[in-house]
Amino acid sequence: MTETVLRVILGDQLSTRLEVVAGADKARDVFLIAEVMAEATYVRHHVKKIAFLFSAMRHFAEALRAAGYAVRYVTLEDPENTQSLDGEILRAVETLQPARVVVTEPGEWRLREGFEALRLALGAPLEILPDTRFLCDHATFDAWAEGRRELRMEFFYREMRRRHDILIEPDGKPTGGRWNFDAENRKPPKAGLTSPPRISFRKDAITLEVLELVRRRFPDGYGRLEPFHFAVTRRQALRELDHFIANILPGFGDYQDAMVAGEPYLRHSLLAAYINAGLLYPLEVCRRAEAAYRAGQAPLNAAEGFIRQILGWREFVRGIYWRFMPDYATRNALDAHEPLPWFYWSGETRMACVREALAHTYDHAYSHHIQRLMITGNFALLAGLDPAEVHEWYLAVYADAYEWVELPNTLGMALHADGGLVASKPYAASGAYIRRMSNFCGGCAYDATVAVGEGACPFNALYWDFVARHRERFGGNARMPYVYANWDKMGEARQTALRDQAQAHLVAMREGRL
Ligand code: FAD
Ligand code: DLZ
Ligand code: SF4
Repeated sequence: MTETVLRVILGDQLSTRLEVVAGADKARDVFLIAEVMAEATYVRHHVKKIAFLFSAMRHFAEALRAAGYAVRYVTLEDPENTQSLDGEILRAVETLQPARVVVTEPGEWRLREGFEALRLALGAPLEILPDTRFLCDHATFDAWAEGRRELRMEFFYREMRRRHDILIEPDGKPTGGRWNFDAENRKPPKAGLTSPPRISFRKDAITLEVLELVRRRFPDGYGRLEPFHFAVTRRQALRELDHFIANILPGFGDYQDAMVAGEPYLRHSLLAAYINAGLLYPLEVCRRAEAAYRAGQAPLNAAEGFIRQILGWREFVRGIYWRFMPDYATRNALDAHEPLPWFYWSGETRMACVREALAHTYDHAYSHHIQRLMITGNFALLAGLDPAEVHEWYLAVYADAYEWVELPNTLGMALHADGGLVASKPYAASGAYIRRMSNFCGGCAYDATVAVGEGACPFNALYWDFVARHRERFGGNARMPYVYANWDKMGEARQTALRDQAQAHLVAMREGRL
């Protein structure tokens, strides 16, 4: 046994401010970072996500070495690689005989359980440190949640604003007199709305080597590997943040919910992949947005809307995940069992909106929130797709996807499969919503203004079928009375025609004709 502390850093923990790094002793300790097949294949990850993480991990290891630390970096093709995180920790313990092993709490339940089990097999004590990048720890979330009849993001968010003193005036009131400016953030796209230019980064030797590795080792992986524009170091991610704050944040609010063909990014930040992997800290991102507002460089509806996503939604869904796992992953409150149609992977569908969202996903490992929620998520909700299969798809295809954030967004927000824990009403919408908020319908084989018959937009009949089949659950929902009033006004003949049309769409979906 030596005095060495083995300090394990997972692929999405690339932050020097974490105690596992900040508490290290250069003369004594060794970092372990490992590329392993188990993590690269537990879902069919987008190849850009694998390349982004491997390149960022290698750059992070280089930076630690340059700062004088000892790093045991295991590459995917190292012949000794056991290809699992447990295996690599065990192998390092055997070789280095450390006095103890330290790791930051992982972001997924399966790994935290795995590490608890590993304790027994390790010949050294294992310490699991809290992940201090988050702004609300487990105990604080649980204390907030305890005894509440409903857990609503909006109230959680207000407490987070107060606790972290973000957009709060000296008298304790919210800046601008309101907590939430969302009503100003729902503008449909104006003609000619495009994405402002984005910065991209020159690929260095490390990234080029990783791209070659991923091309060779994941030939059947999902998604387009190149062009590859991701930031792979903190310095690059900070440049991406600077660019967003200066050039894009001012328009973030107005067009947050808009969707435009051929424009995957619009005014979104693209920062989730970097925040989630540790290259940026959520608090610094929020403070930058607040500072831009206070300096008169961004309107309040933009800064507040952006901060709410990070300080509110991001922390809230993480709290829900850890409070309700592992049961949460198995929830299926709407009893949905339809298998995921193949077009989610192939992109081959006649529905232009779905095709567009899937093309962004395949090409960029990205699709902005409203496309995730109101196109691919909404379709899955209306068609009654199996939540577990939909969850696996979302976990695979986005560069920012980790279960702690993806699962509550998919099961809770998009599919209402958690019975209303995350969202008080289902995010169900017909073709009219998509037609208003996008320009997709112009290029579609279907007609958003038609619900039954030739060319009927699938979102219409599927929407009404969803409303009708879940009347028992949603009929009394205080936010949905007008929906059921409209359904009742239609009369039986129209109702039957809509429900038959919905069944026809489902048959077409199963037969690959939708
Ligand atoms: P922006 O629109 O610029 O938002 C700013 C930041 O706010 C994001 O970078 C992110 O950190 C945070 N944020 C925004 N919305 C959410 C939200 N609902 N939950 C948590 N954080 C949020 N986000 C992920 O990070 N990983 C996922 O795997 C993921 N899966 C999703 C699955 C579904 C079905 C849905 C509806 C949403 C999902 N989201 C996920 C939330 C959100 O869509 C993404 O965070 C966002 O699209 C990332 O793009 P952006 O960085 O340009 O975000
Ligand atoms: C996503 C991912 C991938 C693709 N590869 C690795 C890897 O080789 N080594 C590693 O330490 N982490 C990887 N990750 C991130 C982990 O899956 C992530 O830490 C868990 O999902 C918990 O959030
Ligand atoms: Fe989507 Fe319907 Fe519009 Fe086609 S018509 S793009 S399916 S909403």
